[in-house]
Amino acid sequence: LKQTIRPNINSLAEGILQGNRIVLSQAITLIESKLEDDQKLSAELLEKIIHATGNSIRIGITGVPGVGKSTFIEKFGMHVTGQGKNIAVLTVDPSSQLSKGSILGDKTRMEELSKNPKAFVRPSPSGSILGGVAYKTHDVIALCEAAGFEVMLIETVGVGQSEVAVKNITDFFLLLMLAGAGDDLQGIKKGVTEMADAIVITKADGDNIKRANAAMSFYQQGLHLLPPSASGWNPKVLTSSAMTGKGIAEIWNMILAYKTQATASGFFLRNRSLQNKTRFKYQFEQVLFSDYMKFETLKENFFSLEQHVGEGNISAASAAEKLLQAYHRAIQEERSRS
Ligand SMILES: Nc1nc2c(ncn2[C@@H]2O[C@H](COP(=O)(O)OP(=O)(O)OP(=O)(O)O)[C@@H](O)[C@H]2O)c(=O)[nH]1
Ligand SMILES: [Mg+2]
Repeated sequence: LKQTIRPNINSLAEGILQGNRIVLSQAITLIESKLEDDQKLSAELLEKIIHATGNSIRIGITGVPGVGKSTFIEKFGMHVTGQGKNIAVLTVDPSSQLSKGSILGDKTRMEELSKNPKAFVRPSPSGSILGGVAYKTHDVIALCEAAGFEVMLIETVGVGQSEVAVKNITDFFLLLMLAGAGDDLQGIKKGVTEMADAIVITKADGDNIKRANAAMSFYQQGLHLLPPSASGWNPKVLTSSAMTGKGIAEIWNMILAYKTQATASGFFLRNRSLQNKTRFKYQFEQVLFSDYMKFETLKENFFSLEQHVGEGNISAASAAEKLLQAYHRAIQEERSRS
C-alpha cells in the first residue's frame, strides 16, 4: 500500500543531480526494488541521469572475513575525503546469511566515515542472484556518480564468486590479505589473485610487521609469474595498517596512478564499455525471461522441464528449444486474439 504513490521521476532525478542524499537514498531503494513497476521507473530514472555518470574511479575491494576490510575502508575513506574527494561506499553481499554479523559490525567500524559529510555509506541489498545484486550495484554507482561522488568503493566479502561480479563493475580491484594465513584459508585460488590490480597485506603493525613484509615479497614474486594483464598495469603488492595509517596514502596514490595510465592507454574507457555491454546482455536476458514467465502455462512448462532436466530425462539444450517454441506460439496466439 505504501507503493500507491508513484514516485516522481523528474524530481528524483533533479534531487540526485543536486547531490541531495535523502533523494539519493530513496532512488537507491527504488533501484533495489524487485517490483516490476519499480524496475520500469528505475530505467526511466537512470535514463534521466546517464549524462552525469561515469566521472568516478570505481574501486572493488575484497578479502576474507576478518582481513580488515571495514577498518581499512574507514581509514581510506577518511584519507580520500581529506584530499577533497567525495566517496560512496557500497557493498555487494550475495551471502547475506553468512555475513549478517559483518554488516551490523560495519555500522560501528565505519563510525567516523558514516558521519563524514563527504562520504555516503550504503549497505547492499540482499539477494540470491549474485549477478543481479552486482548489476543493481552497477546502477547504484551511476546514481552516486550523478550525485557528485568521485570515488566509489565497492566492498564484497571474499567467500565465493562475488569477486568476479565486483570485478565486472569496477575499474580497480584491490585484494586485502592477511600475512601468515595459508592461501587456502584465505580462499584465494589463483583466480582471485589474478584479478587483483593490487594486493594489500593488512595489519602491518606491531609484531606483525615482519610477517607482513615477508608476505609482501612472497606475493610480489608470485605476481611476476602471471601473464601481463589486459590493462597493461603491473599489479602491485603493498602493506598497510589501518591502526597506524601506514600505506593508506600510498594506496590512494597508486590508484590515481592507475587511472592516469589506464586512461592514457585507452583501457579505462574500453573496459567500462565492455562492462556496459555485458551488463546490457544480462539485462536483456532478464527481461526476456520475466516476459516468458508471465504466461502462466509457460511458467508451468518451465518448472516441469527443469525437473526433467534435473533428472536427466531430457537434455538442457532440447528443453530450452521446447521452451522457445512454446514461447513463440504463445506470443502468436496472443496476437491473433487482440
Ligand atoms: N592490528 C590491527 N588490527 C586490525 C587492523 N585492521 C583491522 N583490524 C582488526 O581486525 C578485526 C577485523 O577487522 P574488520 O575491519 O572488521 O574486518 P572485515 O574484513 O571487515 O571483516 P568482515 O566484515 O567480517 O568480513 C577487527 O578486530 C579489527 O580491529 C589493523 O590494521 N591492524
Ligand atoms: Mg566488514
